[in-house]
Amino acid sequence: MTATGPDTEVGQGLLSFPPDFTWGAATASFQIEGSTTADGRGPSIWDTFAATPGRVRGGDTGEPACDHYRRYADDVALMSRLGLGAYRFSVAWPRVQPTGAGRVEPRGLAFYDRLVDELLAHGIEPVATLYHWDLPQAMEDSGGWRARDTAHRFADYAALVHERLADRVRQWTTLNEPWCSAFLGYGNGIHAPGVVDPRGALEAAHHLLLGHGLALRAMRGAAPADHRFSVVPNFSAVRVDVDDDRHRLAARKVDGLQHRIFLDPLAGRGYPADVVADTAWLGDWPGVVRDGDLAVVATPVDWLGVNYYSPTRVAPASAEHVTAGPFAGLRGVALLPPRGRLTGFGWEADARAFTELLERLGREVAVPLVITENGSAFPDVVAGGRVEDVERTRYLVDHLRAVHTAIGRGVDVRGYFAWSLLDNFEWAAGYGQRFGVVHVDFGTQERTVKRSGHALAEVIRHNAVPADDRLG
Ligand code: IFM
Repeated sequence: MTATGPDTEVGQGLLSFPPDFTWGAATASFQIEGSTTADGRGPSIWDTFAATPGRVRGGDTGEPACDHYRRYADDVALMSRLGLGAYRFSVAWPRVQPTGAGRVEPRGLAFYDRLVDELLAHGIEPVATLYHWDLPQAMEDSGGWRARDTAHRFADYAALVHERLADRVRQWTTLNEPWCSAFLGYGNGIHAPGVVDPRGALEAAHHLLLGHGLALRAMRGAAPADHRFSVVPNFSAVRVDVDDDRHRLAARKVDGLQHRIFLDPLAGRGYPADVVADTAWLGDWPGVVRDGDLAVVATPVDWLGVNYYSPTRVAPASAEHVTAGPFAGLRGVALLPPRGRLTGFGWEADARAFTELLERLGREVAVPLVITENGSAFPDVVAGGRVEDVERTRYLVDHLRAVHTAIGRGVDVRGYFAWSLLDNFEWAAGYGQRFGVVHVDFGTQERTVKRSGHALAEVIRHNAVPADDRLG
């Protein structure tokens, strides 16, 4: 993820990416590791949530996931065969500190040592995310992200993981998708810890950002000069059907509660006044913001991670209408169903919206961008040792072209990580939604590279995506 040149010319039907563009795939600890009680790992909120009847589809849990904790070496060899230059993984806080504070579990840290060494031995750059949703249950028992102390404990944990891996890992992310942690975890409760408390969700959002800033300061203070730090929000493109003031206002409200509530304080602008005003009916959540917090949150990052899957469609509603679902707390907006081409998960596949989003971020964000997640879930069939996932392949290629277009229009995008390397535990959807470019048989743990995985490998080999539909 070094500086890019402007080399994005079209040649021989291929759309070339800049020569030093980073190609990778991403995963997350709880979604792939399994071995949830091995080597002293403590329970996380996702273990508790999944063990609660009715929370996760089919009663699925973090076992066996992809059994990656034991099969990591084979998985790294697979990454190498795909030609990945980088691998984005997350560290499980409850493996490293079983209760989230105090005692460190050396066997948990040692797993990430082994993983990182294996990656480096294969010439794959490790990109470590410190928090991808598996909060130690003990931290939730003392308030979780609604409690300020969790931000401090997160910074302690980040510092100790960084200290251990600093000699080998240069690329660091604090939080993955803090919007999901806050609004799905504490807003509508469809994710762990399953709390329905819209005001608490806003407080959690602040404590997540504070934890990010504190962790960043703790790590940067001790980091070699070549270390690069980031945070990874999830982004959408908010779409309306009519270009008038009411529709633009509805879009702005959703954009505020999904994007600007994170982007503005990260950029040093504090919480957006319109978001604060729109959510005031929930109580004085900005009351949790103490003197000095906003400066901590605005500690500069070196790059911004972009997770993008699909657009969000909205329309104006009556002033009293409270938005159902993830934007609990927002009034005057209706969420519309997705339309057009849908993935197997029912998400709208819209690559043009991806280009628009990247152009917007290119204008508004002062640091380079890295696509840290992008992908699609479809049901797969293994036949004769092959998975012909034509639709996922098409989604991949369309979205890579969208990235290429954005780069061509001057947006500084330094890398692309496919979500996901492996089919895995898709949170509340359990093992029912497959995002991998590699198929996993959860019974036998056999891995099969899908057509989309072969397509990704070809893209990496050429550092280019086809201009026509050869792979799509
Ligand atoms: O699987 C998730 C991932 O953990 C976070 N971003 C979205 C993915 C697909 O839902």
